[in-house]
Amino acid sequence: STLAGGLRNALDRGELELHFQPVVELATGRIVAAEALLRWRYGGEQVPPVQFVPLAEQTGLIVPIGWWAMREACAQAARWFSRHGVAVTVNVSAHQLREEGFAEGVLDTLSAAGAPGEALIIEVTESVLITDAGSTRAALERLRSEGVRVAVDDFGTGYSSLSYLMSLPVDVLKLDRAFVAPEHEHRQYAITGAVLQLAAVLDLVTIAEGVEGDGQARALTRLKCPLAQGYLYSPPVPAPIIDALLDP
Ligand code: G
Ligand code: G
Ligand code: MN
Ligand code: NA
Repeated sequence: STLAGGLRNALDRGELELHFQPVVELATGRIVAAEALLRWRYGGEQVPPVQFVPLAEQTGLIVPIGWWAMREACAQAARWFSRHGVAVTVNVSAHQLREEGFAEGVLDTLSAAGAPGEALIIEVTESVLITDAGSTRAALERLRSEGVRVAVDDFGTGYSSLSYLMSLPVDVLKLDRAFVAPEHEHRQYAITGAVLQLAAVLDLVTIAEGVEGDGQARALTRLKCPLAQGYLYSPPVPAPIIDALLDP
């Protein structure tokens, strides 16, 4: 299709950009991390990631695009982490993760940017973690040995087996917004509370995604959820706006 053709040229034409969404400490509102999210401006319009990310996956373009995003993200991480202790969290597709030399590529990118491993968090979906065995695990363990953290993205939308979490090489749980229900959904919050307790027992840090209202933030705070992300705090924004939030 023409969209695939456009995407093939997007990198060369400088049409791709990263936006960043703050991850905040629920108790204080302090920014502790920022999620890098791809944006594509094509023919004067923003193409939604739900359209072009799957296309990039199907065509394999997600690999060069993913490495471009990793370099951009590490460059920001170097600045934000040294000045503010703020890490950058990057979505990594199954394609890229399964590449030979993925871990070394990430470590090279970090050192070229002058950022320590602690400045980077890699987001992987739970389905990738479940279906991939040996080599993926080895790559993630290699990264963790250098201080890079691994997050399970969209937790709760897939198999969501809590027991498998125990055996996976992960540090951070990103609770899907399906778990972050309206304030008075008591049954939903009972489940959320149970997941949060289990995560704490497993030494996982939880980020609640899609927090849009004060009521949700209060309910999550009561349940001792440490971190949150969502429109209540900020939508994904260009890097200079994060700079301004960090240095008001
Ligand atoms: O940014 P939202 O704003 O619309 O992003 C939608 C989805 O696109 C995210 O859930 C994420 O899975 C995917 N996405 C965004 N940026 C990246 C990226 O840099 N790499 C990969 N693999 N996926 C991304
Ligand atoms: O799948 P992943 O979690 O990587 O992508 C995050 C997606 O969620 C991005 O598309 C981002 O724009 C979107 N998002 C961020 N905050 C909110 C929010 O508060 N509400 C909703 N509905 N979407 C959000
Ligand atoms: Mn994500
Ligand atoms: Na998510």
